[in-house]
Amino acid sequence: MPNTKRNTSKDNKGWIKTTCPYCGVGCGIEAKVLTSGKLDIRGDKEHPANYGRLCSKGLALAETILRKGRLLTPSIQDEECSWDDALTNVATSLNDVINKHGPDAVAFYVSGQLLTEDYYVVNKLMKGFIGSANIDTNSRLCMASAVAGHKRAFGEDCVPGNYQDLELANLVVLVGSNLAWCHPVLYQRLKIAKIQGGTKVVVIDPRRTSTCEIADLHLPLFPGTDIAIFTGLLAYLSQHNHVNHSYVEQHTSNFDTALKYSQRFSTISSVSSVTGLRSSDIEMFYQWFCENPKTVTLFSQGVNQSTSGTDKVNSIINCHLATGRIGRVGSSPFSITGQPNAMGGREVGGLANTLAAHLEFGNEDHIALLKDVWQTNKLATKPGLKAIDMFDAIDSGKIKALWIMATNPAVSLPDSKKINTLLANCPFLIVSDCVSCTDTMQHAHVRLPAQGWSEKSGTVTNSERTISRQRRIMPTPGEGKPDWWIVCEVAKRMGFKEAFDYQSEADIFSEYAKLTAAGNTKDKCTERKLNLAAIQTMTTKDYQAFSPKQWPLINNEISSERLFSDGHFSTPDGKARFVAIDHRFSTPCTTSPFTLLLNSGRNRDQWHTMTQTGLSASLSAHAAEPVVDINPFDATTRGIKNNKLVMITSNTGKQIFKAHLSNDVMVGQCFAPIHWSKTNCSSGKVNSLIPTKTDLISGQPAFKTTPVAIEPLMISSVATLITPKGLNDKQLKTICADYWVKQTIKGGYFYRFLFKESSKNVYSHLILMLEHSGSSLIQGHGSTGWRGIIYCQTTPCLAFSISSIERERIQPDIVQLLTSGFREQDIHTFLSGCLVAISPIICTCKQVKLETIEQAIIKDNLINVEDVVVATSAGTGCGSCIAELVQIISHVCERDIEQEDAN
Ligand SMILES: Nc1nc2c(c(=O)[nH]1)N[C@H]1C(S)=C(S)[C@@H](COP(=O)(O)OP(=O)(O)OC[C@H]3O[C@@H](n4cnc5c(=O)[nH]c(N)nc54)[C@H](O)[C@@H]3O)O[C@H]1N2
Ligand SMILES: Nc1nc2c(c(=O)[nH]1)N[C@H]1C(S)=C(S)[C@@H](COP(=O)(O)OP(=O)(O)OC[C@H]3O[C@@H](n4cnc5c(=O)[nH]c(N)nc54)[C@H](O)[C@@H]3O)O[C@H]1N2
Ligand code: SF4
Ligand SMILES: [Mo]
Repeated sequence: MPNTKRNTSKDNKGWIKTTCPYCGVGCGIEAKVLTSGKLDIRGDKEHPANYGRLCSKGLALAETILRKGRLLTPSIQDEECSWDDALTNVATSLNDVINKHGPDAVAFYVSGQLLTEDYYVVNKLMKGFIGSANIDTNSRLCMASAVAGHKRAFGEDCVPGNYQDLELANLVVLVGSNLAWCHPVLYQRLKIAKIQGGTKVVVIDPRRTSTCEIADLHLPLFPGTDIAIFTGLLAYLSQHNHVNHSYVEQHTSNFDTALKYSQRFSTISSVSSVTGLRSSDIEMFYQWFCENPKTVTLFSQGVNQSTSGTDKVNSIINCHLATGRIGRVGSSPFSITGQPNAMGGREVGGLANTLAAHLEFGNEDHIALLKDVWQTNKLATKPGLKAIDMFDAIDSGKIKALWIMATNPAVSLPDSKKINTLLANCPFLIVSDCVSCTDTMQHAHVRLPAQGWSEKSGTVTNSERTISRQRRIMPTPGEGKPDWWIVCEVAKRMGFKEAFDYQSEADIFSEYAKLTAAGNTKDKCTERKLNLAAIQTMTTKDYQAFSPKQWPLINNEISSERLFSDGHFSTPDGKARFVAIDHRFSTPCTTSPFTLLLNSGRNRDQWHTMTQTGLSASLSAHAAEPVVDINPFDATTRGIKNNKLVMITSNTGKQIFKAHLSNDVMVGQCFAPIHWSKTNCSSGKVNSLIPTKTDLISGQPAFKTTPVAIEPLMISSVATLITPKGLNDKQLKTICADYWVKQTIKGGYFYRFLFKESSKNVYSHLILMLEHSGSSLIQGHGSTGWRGIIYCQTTPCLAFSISSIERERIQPDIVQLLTSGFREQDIHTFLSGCLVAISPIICTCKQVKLETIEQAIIKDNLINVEDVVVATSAGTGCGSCIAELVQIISHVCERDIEQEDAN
């Protein structure tokens, strides 16, 4: 099966090696600026993360580097200004607040999408020189439970294994991870290993996701009950003599207590009653775990984003410790990182409760060492506020100035209404972003334009501890600057000139590398695994030429690929710690009227709040609007129909989604994506529905289990509209729709407006809005509805179509009109109302529509994915959609069976 877009060309001229800015796999990319000014992208076949492969998001990068939508100049209170004015304003305002209210009255909220150099200096400014630790990061929403779990077990936040282990393992357990969509290149590597070596794959996820395509066993557990599975597994390992006692004795502590606490799940039936899983399935998983010393347990947000996230992590690590499966070839627990530099942020101490270079609060030697290296007497000595507490402190007025960098909390934090209100009321808000129009940016007093992916330069660290360079490829539009430069210029103006007087990002990296080596000796009390001693004296030239390397990097030795292989851990006694898990499962809080559990997560082709991937027409074609997956049983009992709008209500708000009926979600549950925001939809914002509940140890919010009610929303009519330029807020308001959503398409934007009113009334709103634009209008009206094209002088600049909701599917293809550049014949076809159904694109690379795939399956009775690939050419590009093709085949088959049953 072709599943790569490898660089097989020998021509390396003009190709610059860099790294993908999306997920934590950290794929190497080669990019070349063509004479047309456009960018060509291919996978870097020398990069150890991807060996040339890329997924749909990486391949579409060239479509997202537009000038359009970029923040181009700094501004204060909406007035454009010079960099000097903006930086001076930020520095003096922060100093004013600090002088009046103390250092804890200011806070920074940063991101795993910053480069290591940016992250290092912003952390140094807050913790080292402002003297507060009120800097936290969106990694709190993402990795905090894994970090806390690692520290409890290993004494240091380290991922012991590497990507190869997934290929070398005999059993891979994916817990709360939709690897096929969220880490697609790693998924492809695992899939190939499975095909070639027969790796067994177990997926533990309440949903049947695309990842289940390669699962030998899918355990659709009741949400939040992972601890029961892994605590039960510990008891089972002991009962069946699979504990590696010599390892446990020599290299671990607290085993007996952990085992004692596991007795609550000493029978399979006790695990089954909490998780809702079949006993036979649980037993099969346990047996496979016993039989396969080479086991990798990879976990992600289904584990971390929970009120018991840290305990979930330790319940997994406990089983690996009991069997001595840590840092061995093909055998480790594996926390996969989400963002491109989540790992780098953890290295430089981006979280409020950590210090740079894996140094620790509460350790006097560490504090003394850091004071000495940074030459400061202001170092914060206690942890700062974690993200949720930080935003609460803004709400209560304790924090008076906030600087947000490279994250969009107005969309991504829970309880969006509260977050947006407090951001609107924050006395001084600075936002650094490369994009001009984000939900967060709308609240900013000072806006600072940052460089985007193709312009910035520095390093990132991926999930397997490999440090890679991101390199500058294109000139920066407008006045965008590197984030590290912005921070250092503010720091200098705050009075810390010497400590922030770097000439380049290479200088910063070198200081950071030296810090990892400082006081870091082989002695068991002082050793930190994070050590870059071998590259601490790297010259700027070496830095520019740096090729990917995995840490630790000590004494020019080749890095040791795995950590803790010798059974020596970073705890005071050198032993790993079992954690006794005493979690009490409460009965689910789904009481009337909130009787469904809402789960949230990612779509294949969008990245978070869509500020980048939303610019790509090909990526946006995969899922055009926010959809909630709901089981057909729950839909039927609520009168909900497939593809119709529903209103979801929770304790914190109401949001509209399109319903998608699917057996992939279990009865009593539903799933919605996290991507849509005020910028591209009037509703569909999942975090408006999610109240704030956190893990007490890690402070990570629980995003995956919110009780909600869902009911159908009655809609009478629909208008679709295409335009090369987006509509402004005033135009959107005039249309008076009950719901609208915007999608990037080739040549411009596609809007869908839905109304409770009849199409006749809708027609009058639209005409009113269009008359305001003062343009000439040509229109047609058939029995199916109204259609029109607006001309600005002689050029068509907008087209619309209005119909009753029942007739939406039989409207002419309005998108085609724009993608073809308003060809005369298309205008004619459109106005005369010829029918072409609109269908989502499943294969982004080859632009194959769902409809084409379904028709091919039905026509030729296809049941094998290989045949669908041949028949449709879907899946012959990057291969990211193959897992989805399998799901489509199974959905079509399910529909067939249902139809037969009905007959
Ligand atoms: N396409 C795409 N890829 C991405 C991103 C993106 O925005 N888009 N974001 C990146 C980032 S920052 C991150 S953190 C990663 C996230 O990567 P993942 O963690 O793989 O993604 P999610 O969709 O958040 O959640 C994973 C799964 O957890 C399941 N789950 C929910 N509750 C439970 C539970 O109680 N137990 C278990 N076992 N599973 C549960 C959900 O059903 C879901 O399928 O993706 C990265 N990659
Ligand atoms: N309900 C629910 N909510 C979730 C999750 C979930 O599963 N469910 N997942 C959580 C997780 S794991 C994560 S990681 C977060 C992600 O949430 P966010 O971090 O809020 O999401 P992004 O859209 O990635 O925001 C990044 C912002 O930084 C900008 N940016 C990109 N590169 C740069 C740069 O180099 N410099 C600067 N200054 N700006 C830049 C982008 O334009 C964008 O506005 O969402 C969390 N929220
Ligand atoms: S797998 Fe992740 S890092 Fe690799 S190309 Fe896709 S989004 Fe980028
Ligand atoms: Mo994340």
